[in-house]
This record gives sequence, structure tokens and C-alpha cells, in this order.
Amino acid sequence: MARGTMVPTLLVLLLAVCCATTVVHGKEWTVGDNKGWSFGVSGWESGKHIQSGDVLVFKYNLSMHNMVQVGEEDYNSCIVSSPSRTYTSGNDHIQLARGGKVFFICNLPGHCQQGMKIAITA
Ligand SMILES: [Cu+2]
Repeated sequence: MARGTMVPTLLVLLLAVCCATTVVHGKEWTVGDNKGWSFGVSGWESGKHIQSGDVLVFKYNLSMHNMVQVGEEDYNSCIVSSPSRTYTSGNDHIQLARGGKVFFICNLPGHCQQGMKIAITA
């Protein structure tokens, strides 16, 4: 390799390493902003540039609500029919993986129907 191309090559390598590791630190989004994970939160996600690596924070009163990650069918029907992970801490942090859509609903009776549901494309 000629001496003149050595430095640019190293710079490119350094950039590649730095950018590959910064992906880990995503932006934190509080779902529903000040209102939190609550009735009518559906639509909060639209127009937001939410990316893989970002973290969704679901804040809610744990005696009133929960949060379940579901598939698209269950999201549409508001009925949890397939095995899904249920979160109940009142302050759930979900880091989004790359690719595809993810769906979250509250599965207490009637809550999803009252807009406690979001669909995110990461
Ligand atoms: Cu609820």
C-alpha cells in the first residue's frame, strides 16, 4: 500500500468502528409524553422518527394499567390471543430491535379499545 493512502484508510476504519458502536445508545421516548401510557395515547407515535436502538418508556399507574407487547393481529383486534410478554412495573423500558413493526397494548378490559395501543416501525 502506498504511503499516501495509508492515513485515509485508517480514518475510514476508525469511523466505521465509532459509528458501529454509537448505534447502541438510542434516544429515549416517553410514550404519550406528559400524559404517559394512558387512554387515547394511540397516534402519539405517528410522525415521530423512532429508530432501532431507541428506548420506549411506558409510564403509568401500575394499579390501573399494564403493557403487553403483541403481534399485529392482536393489536388490531385488541385481544391478546398469542403468547406475549406482559409488563407491569409502571415504568417499563423497551429497547427497539432493528427491523419490522412492534405493537403494544394495555390489556385491561376495554383499555385498548379506548386507544391504549401504539404501533412502532423501527
Ligand atoms: Cu390500561
